[in-house]
Amino acid sequence: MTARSIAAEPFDLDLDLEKTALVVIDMQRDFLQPGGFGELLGNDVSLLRGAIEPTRAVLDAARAAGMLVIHTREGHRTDLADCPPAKLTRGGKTFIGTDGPMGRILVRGEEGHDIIPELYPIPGEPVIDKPGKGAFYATDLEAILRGRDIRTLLVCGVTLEVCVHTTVREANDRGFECVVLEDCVGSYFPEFLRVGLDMIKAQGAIFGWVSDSKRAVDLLN
Ligand code: C5J
Repeated sequence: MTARSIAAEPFDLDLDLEKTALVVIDMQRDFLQPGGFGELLGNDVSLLRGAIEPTRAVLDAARAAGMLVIHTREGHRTDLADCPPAKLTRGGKTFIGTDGPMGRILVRGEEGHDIIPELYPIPGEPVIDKPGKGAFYATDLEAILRGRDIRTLLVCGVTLEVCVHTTVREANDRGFECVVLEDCVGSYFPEFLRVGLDMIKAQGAIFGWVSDSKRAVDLLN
């Protein structure tokens, strides 16, 4: 047991490093690079890119500490059989499955679906392919975490108010304690970033805790 405490809001959180995992959510080309799903929906993808370097610092520290690192990717089977019909037309037009500069949008195996090179998984790090916004829905994430007796999640990724929030809420309901690292998450909407972080730590950590990359790296060193 490696008992530690991470400085966080609304209060510092005690954790066991051996029972803690880093979860990096949907740091995919389709969300962070021009020509992907995020940009086709009308968003400025540069707003997400500030999360890359801080996430990289935490990723390096987690790998050096031997911590379990898990990556997720939002996307669908090539035949789109796992994509609810309504999701296909969200945004007012069909984007998912259509051809873009990085291949078919949000389809597994396509360039745009893959993780950005800066944060690319290394061998041994589980990659969870998920059809939904939450990383627990229709995936084996919970089985992997329970198998390693993980209790606490350090959470990075995009976008905060969509896949990060959904995953944190799912994890919280399952009894995992989530620490969202505020400079390692991004949103296309600056006001959603601020409010989304406030919502997590409100009411005495109703969904989890908020910390940052520096405090996470301090924890891991
Ligand atoms: C979105 C995500 N924003 N990964 N997906 O559609 O947050």
